[in-house]
Amino acid sequence: MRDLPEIFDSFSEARRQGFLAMKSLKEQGFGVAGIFCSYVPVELFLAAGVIYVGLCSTSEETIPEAEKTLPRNLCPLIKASYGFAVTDKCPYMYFSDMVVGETTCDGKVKMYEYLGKIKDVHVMELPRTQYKESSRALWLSEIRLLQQKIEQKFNVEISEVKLREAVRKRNRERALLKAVYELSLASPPPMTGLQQLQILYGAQYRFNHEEKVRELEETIKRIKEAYTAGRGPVSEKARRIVITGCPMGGATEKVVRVIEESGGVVVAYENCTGAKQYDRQVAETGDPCEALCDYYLAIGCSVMSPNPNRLELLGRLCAQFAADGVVEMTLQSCHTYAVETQAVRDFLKARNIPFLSLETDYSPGDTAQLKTRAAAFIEML
Ligand code: BJ8
Repeated sequence: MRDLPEIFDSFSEARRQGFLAMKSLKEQGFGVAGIFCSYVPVELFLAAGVIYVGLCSTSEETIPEAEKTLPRNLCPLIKASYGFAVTDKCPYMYFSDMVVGETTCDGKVKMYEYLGKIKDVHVMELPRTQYKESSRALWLSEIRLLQQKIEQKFNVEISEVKLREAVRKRNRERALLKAVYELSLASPPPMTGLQQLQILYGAQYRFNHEEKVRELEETIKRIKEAYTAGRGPVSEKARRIVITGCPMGGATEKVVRVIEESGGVVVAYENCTGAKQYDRQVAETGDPCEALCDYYLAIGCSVMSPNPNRLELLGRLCAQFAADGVVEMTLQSCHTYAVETQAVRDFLKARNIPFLSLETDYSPGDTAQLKTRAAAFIEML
């Protein structure tokens, strides 16, 4: 049986370990689809027996190459995504038979045009608002179009029965990942925010559903056992922080590190690396495509206008996790999140919850500055 540090290490190494697993799956004849965004209904791939994977876009390594084509003042996530594609440095991109994009932010939409010259890119047209009947009709038709595309591309049929089963499986994964982060409801939490992030981020690079479920169940059990035995890594004095903003992982772990080196502990992630993806479940009754439509369209991303669901989730997490403060991380040149910062500030001010907004990119150059700001914020909590 593995010990807890081994389990954390294995999640932290999951993305690299996953390369070999992916190569072997390709050799066995599995189709692979690369995705970028939480709005993509991955249940369609699960139902088709196609492996899906989040594409590498969390390091600065290939940004200089991307900047030969894309403007420098573009979000690092978009530049890194494109850079990994043109340099062939991301094995997941390399192995992807198709890539699914989505019309979230303008920079991504235009980048997909260039990406389409290298890969088979299918772009889903996401509405910018969630509550109009026309938005729902558009998104439902986009989900059905993606289903057709997958069926043609991989020569499979996605029956209603298979889709229902996929919904059930993915719901199981969501529930387990939610159970992982809800361990940090305890005070002090039984894991650091960095450890929690490593599990949430690493789990997406486990491609076998049954193994993933088993590993998550074991992880939850082992964390609980260590905590009950008094082996917790977090001081009782640590200030409890909820993170919001752009997706995290890879280079942006630096934000979590500076918070936790300054006397804070991240207890929950409202962003796409955490609760935004795992808080809710897809309905398991009724037409599965309609259930997917309602679930995905309700994701509270800043590309939606208005975007009340982000604030609803953030407010709920702050209350549940007894947050001492909220730290927002926005990526440079991400206009939708940057504009929404004021709305988040006002929302939290009305609830007397201290708030710090940090803007960053994928380079380590601003770490000292981030540390100074995080330390000053935690000091005043
Ligand atoms: S659902 S957060 S994964 S869009 S950071 S590329 S928005 S300029 S990543 Fe996201 Fe889907 Fe929303 Fe989640 Fe554009 Fe902003 Fe860059 Fe972004």
